[in-house]
Amino acid sequence: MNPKTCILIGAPVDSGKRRAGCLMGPDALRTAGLTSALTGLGLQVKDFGNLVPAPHDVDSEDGPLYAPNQTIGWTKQLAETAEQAMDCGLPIFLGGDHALSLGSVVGVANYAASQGRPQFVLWLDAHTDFHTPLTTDSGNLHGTPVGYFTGRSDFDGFPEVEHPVPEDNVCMIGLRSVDTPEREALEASDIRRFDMRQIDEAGIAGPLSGFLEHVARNNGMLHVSLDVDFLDPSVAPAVGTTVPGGATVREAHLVCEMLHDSGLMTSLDLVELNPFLDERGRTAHLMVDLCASALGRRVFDRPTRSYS
Ligand code: HAR
Ligand code: MN
Ligand code: MN
Ligand code: MN
Repeated sequence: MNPKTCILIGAPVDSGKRRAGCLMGPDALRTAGLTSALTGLGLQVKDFGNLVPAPHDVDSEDGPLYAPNQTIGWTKQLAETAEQAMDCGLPIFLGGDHALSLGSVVGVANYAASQGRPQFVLWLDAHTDFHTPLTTDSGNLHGTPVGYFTGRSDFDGFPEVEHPVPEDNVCMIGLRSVDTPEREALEASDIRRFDMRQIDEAGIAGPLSGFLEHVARNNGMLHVSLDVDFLDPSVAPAVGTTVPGGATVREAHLVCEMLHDSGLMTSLDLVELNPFLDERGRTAHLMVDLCASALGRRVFDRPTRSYS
């Protein structure tokens, strides 16, 4: 694989919750200049265009879950595409709501297993998305991807997760909205988790470098999943599930800059952008700028830090 090639994979997933609009996300990210931001860093960019879900059963209006069959179709398509794209470069999944990560993470984890390497996941989000279809109150499957790819049960009808990501390989940063069943399951798990209070008290760099060291020590592949609502809604309003008290612009850039300097990131999701809720494209532009930071944009050069 050529690490200098980024593969853009449009995933206009809108089935993970009831409020529509994330289907416009991939094109808003392109319109905000994603390709030129990356080529401007000397990277090659291949745009695979926008995917469609694999064939799936029609969803009924009743039932506790919203659009489970469409999400199953997306999961199949994304898992397959993700695994293939890993051979061609660094895939960037353009969401689409966070249900896309049921597929993207399973696909990259299958690839990592084929290389005999462990998969790690950095989850940048206000939410833990650790529900199962049985614990979710809302019935919105964008609240379940971490439950799925870590191998929790009750995902009936979804593809079997052949290579679940071990809990100890998952780190969540930015948390400030956690449902009771998620909290209970998390507390019984080995998932590393940092809520906004910890970031307020000690900063964001410490928790992140601890996790990056863990990835490096294990020669891991690192998938990063960036949910728009990781950011404070005052700077990133284009998301259906705003939660006050999120990361600042600089905290988010610092995370991305450290990810780049680590050289560890092997795949990336940009999710939950709902352009219908944006203000003159500002959220789309911020997501593009963060992606550029994660791929090497900086103000000045500085000595790189090795985590291994
Ligand atoms: N926990 C809530 C639920 O399950 C909200 C989940 C919101 N998820 C996202 N992605 N927006 O983080 O309904
Ligand atoms: Mn999320
Ligand atoms: Mn396999
Ligand atoms: Mn979220």
